[in-house]
Amino acid sequence: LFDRPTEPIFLNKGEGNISFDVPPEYLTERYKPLASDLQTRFPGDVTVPITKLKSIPDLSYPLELSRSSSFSLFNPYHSKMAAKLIEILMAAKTFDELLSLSVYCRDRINPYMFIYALSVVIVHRPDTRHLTLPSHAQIFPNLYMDSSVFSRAREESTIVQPGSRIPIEIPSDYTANNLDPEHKVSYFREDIGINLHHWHWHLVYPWDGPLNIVNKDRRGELFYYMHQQIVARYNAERLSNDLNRVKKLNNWRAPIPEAYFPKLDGTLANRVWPPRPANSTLSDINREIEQMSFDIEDLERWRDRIFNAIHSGYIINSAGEQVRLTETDGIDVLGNIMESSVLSANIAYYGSLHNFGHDALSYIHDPDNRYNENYSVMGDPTTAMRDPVFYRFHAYIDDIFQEFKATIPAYSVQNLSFDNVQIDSVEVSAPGIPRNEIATFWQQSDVELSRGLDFTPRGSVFARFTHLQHAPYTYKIIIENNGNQRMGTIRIFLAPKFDERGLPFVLREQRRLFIELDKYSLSLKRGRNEITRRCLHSSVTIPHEVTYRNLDKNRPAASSEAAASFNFCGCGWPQNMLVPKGNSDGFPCQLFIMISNGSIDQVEDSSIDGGETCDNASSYCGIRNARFPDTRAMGYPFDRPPREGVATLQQFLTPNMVVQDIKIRFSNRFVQKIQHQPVIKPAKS
Ligand code: CUO
Repeated sequence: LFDRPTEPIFLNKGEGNISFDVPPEYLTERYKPLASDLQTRFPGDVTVPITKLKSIPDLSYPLELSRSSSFSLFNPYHSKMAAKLIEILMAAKTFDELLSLSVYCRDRINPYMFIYALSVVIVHRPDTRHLTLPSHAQIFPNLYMDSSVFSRAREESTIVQPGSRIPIEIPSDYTANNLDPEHKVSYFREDIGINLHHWHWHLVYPWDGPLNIVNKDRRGELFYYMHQQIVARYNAERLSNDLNRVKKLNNWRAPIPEAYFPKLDGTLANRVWPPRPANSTLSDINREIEQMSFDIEDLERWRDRIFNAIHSGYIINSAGEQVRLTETDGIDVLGNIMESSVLSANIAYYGSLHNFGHDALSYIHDPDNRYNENYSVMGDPTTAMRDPVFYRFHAYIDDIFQEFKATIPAYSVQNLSFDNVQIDSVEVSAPGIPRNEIATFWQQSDVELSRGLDFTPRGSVFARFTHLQHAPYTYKIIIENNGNQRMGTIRIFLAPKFDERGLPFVLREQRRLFIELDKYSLSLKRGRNEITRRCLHSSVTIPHEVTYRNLDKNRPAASSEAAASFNFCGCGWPQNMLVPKGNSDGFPCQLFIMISNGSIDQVEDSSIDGGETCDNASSYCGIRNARFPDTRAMGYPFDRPPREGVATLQQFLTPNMVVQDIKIRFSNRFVQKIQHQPVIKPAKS
């Protein structure tokens, strides 16, 4: 159902040459007269019978979007249609009924909407959770790479037999060159794994849809935290490349100097992705076709109301009541209001600052649709992170969240300590690399295109892309426990040491730059504990193989355990982007390790319905069907300004923390993809 989503279903046999025995009534009007002929003309090796449903639910609302339109998740009209489709598919009583309904929908519903809705449904239905979603980059490769790849791939697959085809190389400098300083960090913005993560995150945390899907534990807070970390990570890349930290987009009336020319292929929906020239200015939006109309003044009004709520300490809910923004839950309430999700306490009053901000930026080139132009990359979570303005906008959104964090009490020494536990030291090591250095370089990997190339000859054809990579390294941590055996939580963060002027960061600034590298719980024995932890086991990332799924489908999984690790919902920061690029001199960073009291951190009774979980990358993605696995505020201990009198990281430290200076050294060389064995993360303690 996922492969080649714009080909008619009888033509598309997918992997394993499977055909559906589609009831003739399910074919679209155009093909119904040919029904008897089609099954014999396009046979598969395996035929899957499709039960004909007695009645098809009312699909008229999701069908309002034509097959050839673009579909934007940030557009409320589109996402309401998708929410309706999700609701219909979730309501199917059995797996058979779901399959039948999906087959019926596939050739009728807009393909982007269909794949989105079906993916949400597969991730959330108890009877489909065990299924592996294919990589979105394989289904819609046009959303992830240079459009020039596709004509070359079509030519290759038309002329050369499968097995002899060579991968089509994606040039590294396809969207711009270094005349635009912003281009220096395009390897981050256009990283396929990063964009896949963002697509997947919004799939697991949709802002609209049935409440039992949207209403996840601390989802508003995770919206804030995951995006805060994206901005922090982007800033680390910028500082690595001698660029200043990103400037928040706080003036919506001024021209925006950053340009973006995406060069993505829009053939699936017959569209060209609009570029944004330098110095474009936002305007009021009034686009009838998307049923979207709002003014820049609306955004400003919502922003002011949100600031009022933060400074008065309470929001006004839809019943007109004052609800306090508490130290623990305030951030979650604000996250839902700002995004805004259907959990927003008062959408009429606080509006939809974040989603409409994306919309305003994505229609900057055609605000009233006089040129019949579609939204730009900012209009879709799949592509938004490619654009420099994404980070300027999210830096602004993050600033509002930080405004709230400054109103709640700072962590006291007691909030940070762990009695009788101290960390003596940490070091980072990797074979052949100096101690406390991390080595980064370029690597090339291949991604399968054939599942997303419509109407071309069958068989694998690959695109070869270049991405950042680091040599796998290990942390060695020495902890002294002068109490009884007990549980602790290791928290590992990293931040640049010096600011743009080359001066050491003050903690007020640096705390916002700390990127989470790992977090896990462990049992401490009495006395000295020597702990080693591999970077590949990070709670932030998913292994390369999981990001790209059957990238290398001919290689058998090393074990059934390894196979199980593929069987994962796919949300997670890509392992290759765990650490920033650094520079050739060795980019000075500070590695921070803390061990906090496990008896406070532990979430009691975390499982929600006991189904399959998905906890490879819980720091940014949570755990499927379970509560967020840490009672502390996300980003703890750096989520708030430091206590009175603390100016530097050194002054912030309590005995259960340690800081180690490290360097990230980049060498401008290419390393062919290392054939990693799939990494099996250790079971939770
Ligand atoms: Cu993920 Cu603005 O939400 O992009």
